[in-house]
Amino acid sequence: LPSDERAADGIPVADITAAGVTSTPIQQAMDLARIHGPVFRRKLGDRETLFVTSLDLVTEVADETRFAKGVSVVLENVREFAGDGLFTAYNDEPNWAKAHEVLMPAFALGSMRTYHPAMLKVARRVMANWDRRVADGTPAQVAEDMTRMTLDTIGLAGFGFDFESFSRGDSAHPFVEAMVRCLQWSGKKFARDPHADHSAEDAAFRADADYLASVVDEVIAARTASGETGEDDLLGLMLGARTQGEGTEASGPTLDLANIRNQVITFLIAGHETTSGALSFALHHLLKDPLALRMVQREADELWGDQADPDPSFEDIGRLPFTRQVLNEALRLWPTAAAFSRQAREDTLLGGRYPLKAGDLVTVLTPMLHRDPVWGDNPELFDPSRFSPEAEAARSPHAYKPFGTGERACIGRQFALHEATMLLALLAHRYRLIDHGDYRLQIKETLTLKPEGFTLTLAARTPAD
Ligand code: MNH
Repeated sequence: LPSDERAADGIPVADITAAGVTSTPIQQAMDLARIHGPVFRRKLGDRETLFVTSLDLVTEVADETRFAKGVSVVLENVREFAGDGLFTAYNDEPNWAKAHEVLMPAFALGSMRTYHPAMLKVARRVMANWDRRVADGTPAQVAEDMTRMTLDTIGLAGFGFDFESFSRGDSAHPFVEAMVRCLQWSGKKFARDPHADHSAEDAAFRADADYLASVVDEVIAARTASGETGEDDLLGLMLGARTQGEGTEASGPTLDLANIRNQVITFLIAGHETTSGALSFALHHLLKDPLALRMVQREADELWGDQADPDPSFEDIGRLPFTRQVLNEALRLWPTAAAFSRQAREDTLLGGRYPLKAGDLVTVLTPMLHRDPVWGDNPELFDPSRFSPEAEAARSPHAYKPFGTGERACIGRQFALHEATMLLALLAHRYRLIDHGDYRLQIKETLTLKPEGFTLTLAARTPAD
């Protein structure tokens, strides 16, 4: 690098002011990391973002005594429609700690037992849909179907609300379309030409955000109209804490209605968008790796034999360790929430040489951390054995961060993995996956990552398969 491309502190600067941000900013940043190395600044006009990708630097920023979650410019924009919901709350906002306390019990591993029936019900919707594709030979649109499934699941399991996404023909629930546009607006805003007029985009965003809020009000009204808040799903916990918590210490903190609305919108989005992508990438890799698919099938066959309509128990999902490894490996290559930010608590030296001021943000570019040399010589290779218990025990926990890190890490991890492991095993048990179009992976970014244009055709498995 010419020396004028390094700032005074020695960190390389990737100036993309002239080229601009592409429609795939994560993949663009991955390319920049490949050029500039494990620490670099992406400069766009007068805005600079500091990225880190190596195991040693991520280990540092994961240290909760030196760094905390940072609300990035993009998350500031998401706050325009998710407010002080858990995902976008500032660390010192009182509603974060209150809501975290109210909702944590709903995400303990044992709570997944409560959600299991709803997850299974929606998994059966996918199979009913895919059975029709077996019959008529039409391809399944993978990311679209996984989005239908994860939205219905979080709606039913978290809020007792049925989006009925599989009863809408080829179209998605309008919530999904409005959400995708809101996420895109949030992701693109920082790259705007400051001299251009964005009022039309902003008005369209406002309309979409209002629509999302109206769906949330419908979800809440459906519950409060029934006169019951006491169910122990997410909504019940929040409404219960609000009504019973008044003035009493034992019942937990009080959430106000504005905050509950922000939490519902947060969970409807965070609770389905990333899991959908994870399932889609896992299916892509299984399609391209017949041996891994065979191993998932064998594991499912151990549990369910040749039953035409197996009835997986809650415990069965813990007996699918290889299927879980497939998901872990899919999330290594394509962590669907592909970046998260950390904020220095005090002035500090990153890597012993790069000075940071208290409050400075550092963004972890997770897909490149997941290709650090710690992953071996062939990090692009899909290889679920990287997540065998022995391999995991031998590796730093900071080498793998698809769910973020520390106190503000993903609260829904067990939920996502239970839901996704069950569906993947059921699909592998029931279908042969056919790569009818010789699909080449292409990744669409809408803040999160998903395979674009990924279709496959299906055949029923027979005992000989
Ligand atoms: Mn989730 C935070 C990734 C599934 C609800 N999630 C995070 C973060 C990452 C993440 C990364 C941390 C972001 C940051 O540091 O800024 N989440 C995922 C992935 C999947 C996922 C890759 C699926 C695969 N998440 C889910 C599900 C739910 C959920 C399912 C809810 C049912 N996630 C959240 C919430 C937060 C979060 C809520 C914010 C937690 C907090 O800050 O307290």
